[in-house]
Parts: sequence; C-alpha cells; structure tokens
Amino acid sequence: MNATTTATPGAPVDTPVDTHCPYCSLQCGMRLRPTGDTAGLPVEIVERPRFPVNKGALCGKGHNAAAVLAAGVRLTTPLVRDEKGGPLREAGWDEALDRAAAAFTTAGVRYGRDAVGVFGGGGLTNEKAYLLGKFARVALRTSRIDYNGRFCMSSAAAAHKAAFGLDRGLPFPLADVARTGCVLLVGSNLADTMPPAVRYLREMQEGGGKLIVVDPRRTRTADLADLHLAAAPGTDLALALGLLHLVIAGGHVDEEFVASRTTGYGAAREAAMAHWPERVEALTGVPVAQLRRAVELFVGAGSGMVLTARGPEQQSKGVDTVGAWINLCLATGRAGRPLSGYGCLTGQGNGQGGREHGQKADQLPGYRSITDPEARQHVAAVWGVDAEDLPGPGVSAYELLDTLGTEDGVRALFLMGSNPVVSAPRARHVTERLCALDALVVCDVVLSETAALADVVLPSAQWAEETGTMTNLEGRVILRQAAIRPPGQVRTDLHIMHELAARLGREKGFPYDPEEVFAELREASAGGQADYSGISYERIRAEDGVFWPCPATGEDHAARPAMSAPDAPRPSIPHPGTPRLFLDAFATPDGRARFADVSHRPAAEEPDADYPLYLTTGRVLAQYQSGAQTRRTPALNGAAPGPFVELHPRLADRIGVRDGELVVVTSRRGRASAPAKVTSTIRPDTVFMPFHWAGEGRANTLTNPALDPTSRMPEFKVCAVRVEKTS
Ligand SMILES: Nc1nc2c(c(=O)[nH]1)N[C@H]1C(S)=C(S)[C@@H](COP(=O)(O)OP(=O)(O)OC[C@H]3O[C@@H](n4cnc5c(=O)[nH]c(N)nc54)[C@H](O)[C@@H]3O)O[C@H]1N2
Ligand SMILES: Nc1nc2c(c(=O)[nH]1)N[C@H]1C(S)=C(S)[C@@H](COP(=O)(O)OP(=O)(O)OC[C@H]3O[C@@H](n4cnc5c(=O)[nH]c(N)nc54)[C@H](O)[C@@H]3O)O[C@H]1N2
Ligand code: SF4
Ligand SMILES: [Mo]
Repeated sequence: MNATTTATPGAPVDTPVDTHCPYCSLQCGMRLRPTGDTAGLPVEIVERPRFPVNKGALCGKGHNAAAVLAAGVRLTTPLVRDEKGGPLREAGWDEALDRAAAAFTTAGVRYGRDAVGVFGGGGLTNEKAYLLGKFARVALRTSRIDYNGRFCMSSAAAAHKAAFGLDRGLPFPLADVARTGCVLLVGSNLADTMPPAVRYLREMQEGGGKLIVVDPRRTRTADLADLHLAAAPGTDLALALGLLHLVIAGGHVDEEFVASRTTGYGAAREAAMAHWPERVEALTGVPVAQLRRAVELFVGAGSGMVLTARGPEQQSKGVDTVGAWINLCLATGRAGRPLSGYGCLTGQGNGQGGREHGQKADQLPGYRSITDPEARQHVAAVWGVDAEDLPGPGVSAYELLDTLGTEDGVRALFLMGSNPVVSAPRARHVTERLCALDALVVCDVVLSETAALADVVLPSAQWAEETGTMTNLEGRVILRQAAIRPPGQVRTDLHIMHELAARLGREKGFPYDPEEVFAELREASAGGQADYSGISYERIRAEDGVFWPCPATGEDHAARPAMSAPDAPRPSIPHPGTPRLFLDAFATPDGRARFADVSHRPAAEEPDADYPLYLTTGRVLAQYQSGAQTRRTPALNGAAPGPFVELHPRLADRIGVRDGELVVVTSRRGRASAPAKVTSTIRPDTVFMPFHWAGEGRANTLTNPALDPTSRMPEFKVCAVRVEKTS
C-alpha cells in the first residue's frame, strides 16, 4: 500500500447497503440508500427487517443518524494550531500529519516513550481498535494506552472474568430474554438507552415472566416492571447480599448446582447471612416486604436472568457489586443453563469488541493479557517484532488523564473516538490536564469540545463511509459497510494511523484496507479467549453476524472444552460460532463458576452536613454520550435541548425552587447549574443529571473520580452534593 495515497477505500455504491446504527451496543441493523445529495443528507435510512436483534425497529438516534454525515456540521479538513492559545487554522494532510508525528517523536525523545499516550474509544470498529493498540505498542512503543470503555463496562468485565473465566456482555442472544421466567434488571434504563430491546421484556411478560427493576429513579423502564426497587445510589451490593440472604433463609438455594458447578459458596453464604433484611432496608431504603417479593418472583420462575448496566457498575465498588449479583444467579442455579444467566448490557457500539483487541492498558488482541508471556509471544510473532520489545501494561483511563502534562505523565496524546472534556469524571481537572499537554492530536468526525483544545485535528470518516466489524452486546460480530464516500479531505481512522506509522518509521504493518486489517486481527486473536479466526466478512454477511468465540477449524476448537457450542462440529467443519456460553462448563480452569467473597461498603463519598444529597448521573433518550454527535442533530437536540437537574418535590419545596428554575449543584469538585426538573419519580435524597452537555450544566464537573480498586472504573453514579436555588 502506498503511504502517500489519499484515496479512501470503501468505494461508493448506488444500491442500498445493509449496515448498522453508529450508536449503541444493540447495533441495530439498518439499510442505507445513497441520495447523491452532497450538500444535504447523503443517505436515507430505511428499514432492514431481517436483522434479528432489532427486527427493523430503530430509536430516534438511529433514525436521525444521517444528520451528522452532512458536510455542514462536521470536520472536512485537517486543522492545526501554530502556538498554544492561538487559533486553529486549516492545513493540508501532510502538514498536519508531519506535525503530529513530530510531536510524538519529540516527546518520546525528550521524556521517554511513555511520555506519548493513546486514548481510544468503544465506538471504534474492531479493526480500528486493533490497529490503535498495535500503533501504540509497535509504532509509538508506549505502554500508555487506554480507552473510554474503562468508564463504561470495565467493572462488569472484571467481575465476569472472575466468576466465569471469560467476559462477554451477554452469554446468550438477546432474544433469549423473551423466553426466560424473570429478569432482574439492575441499573439499566433500557427503555431510553436501548429502546428496541424493550420488545423482548414485553414478550417475556406476555408469556408470564416477571420484570424487576432496580433504580433510584422510577424511569420509563421501571414503569414497565412488575416490581421496582428504588434503592439508594451505591447500595446495590447490600441489596444483592440481602436478596441472597432471603434466598438462603427461604431454602431456595439450588444445592445440586452449587455443589456440581461452582466453588466458593461458603464465604458468599457467610457474607449474605450478615445482610439480614432489616439491615438491608436501612442501607438501601428498600422495604423488607419488597425484598421478599423480589425473591419470590425470582425463584418462583423456572429460569431467570440478572442483567446489569451502568447503575451498579459505575461505582468504586462496581466489581464487587456485580460479583454479588452473579452470586445470586449462582446460588439459585440461574447460570450456565438455557434461558438463565448473568449478563452485562454493554453500552457503546463496539463496547464489547473494543475491549477485546488491545486498546485496554493491560490487554493484547484476542482478550489476551499483556503480562502473559505466551500471549506476548503469539502477538509479537503476528506483529513481526520481538516479544521483549512489547511494552508492559499501562495505566487506566482516568489515571492517564489525571497525570497528563506532569513530570511522570504523558506529554503528547493521540486521541481517537472520545470526548473526555465532557465525559470524564472531575472534568474541570481533566480539561486543565489536557491543556497542559505539549501536544494533543485528536481524530474526530466533528469539532468536539476536546478536539477544540487540540494542536492537531484530523477529520475522520464515519460509519456510513467506511467498512469494519463491530461486536454487539451479545458478542455477535457484525459488519458495518460503506455506502458513500466521505466529503472533502476526510480520511478513515485506519488511513490516518497508516500515515502516522509511516512517519514514525513503520512503513509496513499498518494497512488501511479494513479487510486486510481484519485478516491480521483474526490471526492475532486465534487461540485467545475472544477468538475471531473463523469469522470473515463473507460469513457475517451471510449469517447476520457470527458470535465469538469462533475459532478457525482444527485444534483450537477441539481444545476448548470450556465453551459450549451447540452441536459441536468435527474440527474440519467451519466452527458455527458460539451464541450460548457456559452450558456445559464455565471457562475457568476447573470448569466451575466462582462465587465472589464480597461485603457491602459505602460509596467513596457519602452525603454529609455540607453535601447532604446523592448525585447520580446518566442518560436521556435523545442524546448520546458527550453529545458530540447528537447535539449536532436538529431533531434530537430539539427533543432534549439542554441539561437539567431532576429532584423530588419535597426537596424542591425545602430549597424553595419550582420546576424550570435554575439551581446550582455543588460538590467537592466544583459547581454546575441547570434548570430544575421537579418529579416524584426520584428518591427525595437523590438528584440526577444527564451528562451529555458541556459548559455550566456539565454533570462531570461534579463527579467523583474515586476508582474501583480492580477495574479502575470511576464512581460516576454516586457522589455527595448540595443543591441551591440561584439568587
Ligand atoms: N439514549 C442513549 N442511549 C445510550 C447511550 C446514551 O448516551 N444515550 N449510551 C450508550 C452507552 S455507552 C451506555 S454505557 C448505555 C448505558 O445504559 P444505562 O446503564 O441504561 O444508562 P444510564 O442512564 O447511565 O444508567 C441507567 C440507570 O442507572 C440508574 N442508577 C443511577 N445510580 C444507580 C445506582 O447506584 N444503582 C442502580 N441500580 N441504578 C442506578 C440511573 O437512574 C439510570 O436510570 O447506554 C447506551 N445507550
Ligand atoms: N457523569 C457520567 N459520565 C459518564 C457516564 C455516566 O454515566 N455519567 N458514562 C460513561 C460512559 S458509559 C461512556 S461510554 C463515556 C462515553 O463518553 P465519550 O468517550 O466522550 O463518548 P462519545 O461522546 O461517544 O465520544 C466519541 C467521540 O468520538 C467521535 N467519533 C464517533 N465515531 C468516531 C469514529 O469512528 N472515529 C473517530 N475518530 N471519532 C469518532 C464523536 O464525534 C465524539 O466526539 O462517558 C462516560 N461518562
Ligand atoms: S437502540 Fe442503539 S443501535 Fe438501535 S437505533 Fe437506537 S442508538 Fe442505534
Ligand atoms: Mo458506555
């Protein structure tokens, strides 16, 4: 491949193209019809009824995704800044890329290789995530790479791995939810965050199944529930222990399952016994009668699932909390069996795949550990480098951001696919750190708040303009396909990495044809837990996606007793992929699931006299994440035009504020202000802010960066604040 070519692969086509929504982890199937309108919307989004996950349905974000493709709202040319504090100006690709590469080289020479950092995103395709990890380790030779997925489901990933030996969001297809007996949905507002998935909950209920929702707010999802437990923020661990206590006390433990398929029950039982119902009511605010009712519903059905999302996970004890919910599944035999199990509803479009192929500080492709000598050998061989030359593990996302521009920190940062000025915890501090860098290089599709601080901005192609694979919340590897060419001088992220690598002396090893990158990813992942070696673009097109692990035929497959592939084929037949995991055995060395030994502990910051309320944060239906894309989409921005502070009428009375009036929210990190939204659907001791906006109403000015000791997940879901009416 020629390092100076500017053509972007992914030829335009005039026939409709089957692809997927650019946003959340449901990765709804959609069909794009190119319009030929280069000034307005270049594609029309039409239904793709056959794709099994969403069966044609899209939420408003999916319906309106084409708006950000319009040339008027996006970056179409590289930008550079000549001096700190000066303006960004347009530049040619060569100038912008030369500057970026020179900044990385200078920082490395001056301060050492770890002074160059990389920050990625869970919205990037597998090919980009893979190449970004390789770019860091091989072209920059830095250990300092992490990504926004650390802020997303890292706690569930760690707990999953500890309990089952393998981490995949859902161990079963989403459609299985429709046929289970009971769903305990913990801290997920799926009706707003994955609307087409609601159909599966409805179908389950129509079939007699029960839905229990745990959320401090009575959300639209909680409104669907047979039982809503409005636990205080940060108390899910106590709640799960309390439910297990009642399961044990009521004689509902599946002793045979526990004996034959698990280890570690003794310690889990002991911890649960110390969480008797009245104690749990005091800790969580959930009445004992509701605790009893929840257990009745959960053990009353023949099968059941616990599904968690960011509510219980984005806590400084997120790993232990998820472990406690998994314990409940294990004790009741609701795991490793058809229509039962624990699952994490991953968040970003490629939240799952993004963490499997090497963007995470401690991982190499195929979900391999960067500290495992065998894994290093395997990946180094694929990359054509010496294993000794691969850096070791780096630091987690917040830790990386927290030390930018400091003596031991990163001095030059390459950022692709995240907008931390809005989405990182303690965002004012993070913004200061970004400004303290010698050089910030950002690849984005729009001039996000973070891109606006950069020294070099590189305009990236978007979903409809490029091809690549994504892995949805079910572990289904799907194919995003180019329908149109990008406008202006826009290039794909793969092409940008190719050009930068060449300037860093790596002419070879950074192809930018996505299928070529995928071929290498397959090889690098072969034999790892997330084995993609049997997956091809062709197969994905033919089969509506392929579930990993999907080894190429042969020994790899035969040597995987821990995976339960239905009708496991003989080695010479292509592997069918693995829609359902753990049916025969868990992926631990002894095949048994492991109970977590966990006890309740308070949040890092509990309300006190100065900051008497809980703040929790999350999402609204019409905005996505940092809002970089959806705030630029007129239909969505009209539906959710700005930040707000949700508070209970009793609290509103106490501080003398009416609906719509401006309130100031103060935490130990700073102050934010936004109009009050007075509603009885929230606990009186808690206020809620969505985090989609920058400026005065930025929720992350307030949030606490206290990290989970294992996953390094920040505590986005709990901190202490004071709320006052503005004078
Ligand atoms: N519309 C929309 N959809 C999205 C996204 C988006 O930005 N907008 N983002 C995508 C991504 S990346 C993700 S990660 C997912 C997130 O999907 P969700 O996890 O469903 O979204 P959140 O709103 O962050 O949190 C869910 C719920 O947790 C509750 N909660 C707060 N604190 C606690 C607590 O301590 N315990 C419990 N049990 N619940 C608590 C909140 O009240 C909220 O209703 O959504 C994906 N889909
Ligand atoms: N208070 C609070 N904060 C939170 C959360 C919370 O619940 N509460 N949730 C956390 C979670 S779960 C997440 S996932 C994070 C997400 O927060 P961010 O990491 O900020 O996620 P996005 O807003 O999706 O940012 C993606 C950026 O990449 C750009 N982009 C999109 N596609 C591409 C592409 O293909 N290539 C390139 N180069 N750029 C692209 C977008 O324009 C956007 O600027 O926020 C976290 N922050
Ligand atoms: S639910 Fe998620 S994937 Fe589906 S259309 Fe909405 S944002 Fe897109
Ligand atoms: Mo997320």
